[in-house]
Amino acid sequence: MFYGKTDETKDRVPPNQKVTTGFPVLHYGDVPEYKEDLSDWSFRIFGLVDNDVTLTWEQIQALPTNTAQNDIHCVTGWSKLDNEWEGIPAEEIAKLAGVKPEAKYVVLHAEEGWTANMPLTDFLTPGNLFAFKHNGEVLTPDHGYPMRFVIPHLYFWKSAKWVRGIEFVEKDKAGFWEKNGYHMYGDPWKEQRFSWD
Ligand SMILES: Nc1nc2c(c(=O)[nH]1)N[C@H]1C(S)=C(S)[C@@H](COP(=O)(O)O)O[C@H]1N2
Ligand SMILES: [Mo]
Repeated sequence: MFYGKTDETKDRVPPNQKVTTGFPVLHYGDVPEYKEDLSDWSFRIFGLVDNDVTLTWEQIQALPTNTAQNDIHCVTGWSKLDNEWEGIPAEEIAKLAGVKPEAKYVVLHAEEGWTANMPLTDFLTPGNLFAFKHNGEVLTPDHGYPMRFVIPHLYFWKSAKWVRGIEFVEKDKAGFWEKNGYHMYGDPWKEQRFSWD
């Protein structure tokens, strides 16, 4: 019996997912363009927080960073293993916000009004990052430059590219794909793809 890489890999791939070695690009809408110095970029923290703030790129860059290794699983059926991301841990953003106790969910806001929702506890899972880099390289425009969220334990649609803000809310509020039939939570191991799953 062989207990090599194949079996290990299998344990890491949720049901009905296929491993890809490429990095597919998937999104709704256009890839945003920014000025080279990102002076037209900002990040707003709002909702049930003590500090409603809008941060510049310089202010974002001054926050503590970390790296995380993980596997990602897209609802359309591909999984990409062994990604390395570098960025700001979710808990650093929460710390900065001063999240009020009533807040139980978050809504990530991206370009063009695109949103994604998740429970606050899932948002705060260690390893979640507001990432600038993937596998050592600055994110390409297609993959979310200058910053995207990465939450690997939910389907990858929750990992907002071109993220521009976070809202802390009391009640769960459907995001873009969630309004269009996708699951409110999106656990790939339970195959929570659509609202009826
Ligand atoms: N802003 C924004 N973020 C988004 C999306 C989108 O349409 N807009 N699509 C999501 C989906 S469905 C997936 S699978 C991943 C794809 O990320 P990638 O293109 O870097 O592989 O981004 C997610 N983040
Ligand atoms: Mo996706």
